[in-house]
Formats: sequence, structure tokens, C-alpha cells
Amino acid sequence: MQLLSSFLKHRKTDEQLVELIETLMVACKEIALQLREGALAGVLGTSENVNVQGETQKKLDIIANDVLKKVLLDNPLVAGLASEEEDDPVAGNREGRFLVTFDPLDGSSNIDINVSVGTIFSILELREGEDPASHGAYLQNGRRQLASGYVLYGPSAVLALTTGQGVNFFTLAHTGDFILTQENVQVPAETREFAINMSNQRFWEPSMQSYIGDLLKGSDGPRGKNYNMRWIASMVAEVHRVLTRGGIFTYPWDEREPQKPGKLRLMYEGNPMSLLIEQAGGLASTCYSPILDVEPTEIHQRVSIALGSRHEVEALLRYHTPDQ
Ligand code: AHM
Ligand code: MG
Repeated sequence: MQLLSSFLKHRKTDEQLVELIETLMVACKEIALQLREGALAGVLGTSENVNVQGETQKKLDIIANDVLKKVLLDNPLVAGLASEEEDDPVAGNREGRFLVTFDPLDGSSNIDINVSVGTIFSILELREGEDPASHGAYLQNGRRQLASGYVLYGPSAVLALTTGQGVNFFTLAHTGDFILTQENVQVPAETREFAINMSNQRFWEPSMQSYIGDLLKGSDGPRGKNYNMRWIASMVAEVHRVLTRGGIFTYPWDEREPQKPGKLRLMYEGNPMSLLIEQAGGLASTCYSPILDVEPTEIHQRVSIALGSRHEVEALLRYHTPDQ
């Protein structure tokens, strides 16, 4: 039985990074407890607030954000943080070394129906001379992430973590420890499973229409196999499925908001998930180029996402190249 911290120390992970990850897990354990109590703790339902994305915040969005903020800002290693639920970055310790971006409770439309949600996080290093209260400090490309991961709050709470040396799963035990339960996770290269919100079909680009159209043709179509579809509306749960048994998950650009390339956010959804997927041997793309190569221009910027099993994402990319 291997605990999270001893596993990381054995791998000679930077000690300060280990300390920061442990701090993040203190917050995630608290969030897991609040979620478990649900209606008993009076935490379900909607608040009066609207976040920077124009979305009405759930009570638990705010609770999870406050827990993460408080726990992180108490750690002197944290120079600053940026959250889906905060308009602007929040500065931490003057001597701090790390920046943390996070979606405190992803998939929160699922809270009231008791379906899986999760916390997504990304860890960056503060660059010399940058101000952790400024947006610019966080605008680093995804390949600069020191670590990323999520905690899925499902039937069990599971941490998927990468520090750039592969991906490992840790399960939250009743003792309060995260214990290694799967080492060196690999996304199978082939799949027969896709995940997309089909109700948006009429708004997609023609290339996405043809790709999904061909999947739906099954074994008689050009892809030559029958596909199954899943949609949980909780990216953490979808990515966990993809990491566990393969698949492709996509939330593409659609024509309703041409200025916003997709629904999901780059800095605390696209980048951390893409690092996990690449570290597990899969691919993560905007449908045109790797997500991790996108140069961010805004903390809350959106990105079109297609990630998962290598051969399936490669097939999707062929539909999006100009000569197809
Ligand atoms: P959120 O961060 O506001 O929860 O939104 C992100 C979620 C993802 O978890 C999920 O993949 C997607 O939104 C679901 O969108 P839709 O409502 O179109 O099904
Ligand atoms: Mg989210």
C-alpha cells in the first residue's frame, strides 16, 4: 500500500511540489466530505451569484472555491491562484513559487442529481519578475505545467495526477489518505466509444459533422466498426473513463458564439486534462493542433477540445485537415 506523498517522494519529485499537491488534497478531502453530506448539510441548490462566465453559481461551486482558496493561500509556497469562479487572479504569498489554476467543481450541473463531479487543477511556476496578481503571470502555455490533475468525486474519490512522469490514480481511503490504486495509466490507442453533446450537432463545423456522421454509420461506414456513445456532462468523469478504458471526448467549436472556440476553458480544463492525456499516451487537440501548444491570451479563454485514444483522435484530425 503506497500513500500519495511517499509515492511522489520515491520518484524524487520536487519536495515543494509534493507539499503543494498535499495541500491541494487537504482541500479536495474537505470538498469530498461536503459533497457526501449533500442535502444533509444544506449545500445543494443554486446561489444568487453569477460568475465571470455568466453562469449561475451552485452553492457548492462557491463552497469548493472558498475551501481551495483558503487552504492554498495558507501555504507560503503559493504565489497566487486563478479560478473559474474568480474574475481576477488572487495573489498569495510574496515569496511564493507556484501559481495554481483550478475549476473548483467541474460538472456542477450534476450536483443536484447526485452524479459525479470533480476538481481540476494545474500548477505553474511564477516567472521571474511577474506579478501573481496580474492576469499575464498565468498566461503560460500548457507545456509549462509542472503538474496537473483532478479529483473525481464519484462512488469513490479518485485523484488522477501527473507531475510529467506518467499518470497515476490514487483513491481516497476512509483513513483520509490517498492511496495508489493504478500506476502508469495508459489510454488504449483504439476505441469504439465517443462522447459529445449531440444536441449541438447542427451548430458544428462541417468537418465535425462528417466525422461524427461516419462514426454513426457503424460497421457499414468508412470507419468500419460500431461505436457506442456516452455523455455524462461532467468532463472529469468523461476524462476518467477515457483514461481508464479509452474513448474520445470532444467539446468542439460551434457557430453560436464564433468568437468563443468551444465551451471549455483552456487554463483550468483544457490544459490540465491535456497534460494527463498526453502523459498517458493519448492525444489532446483543438481539432487542428495540440492544446498544450496554444498560447493563452486570457485566463478565462475557451478552447475547442478533442482528446483521448491516439488512433481515434488522429482519425478526427484527418477530417479537419484542408484536403479531406
Ligand atoms: P462547468 O465548468 O460550468 O461545470 O462546465 C463544464 C462542463 C463539463 O464538465 C462538461 O463536459 C460540459 O460542461 C457539459 O456541457 P453541456 O451542458 O453542454 O452538456
Ligand atoms: Mg468546468
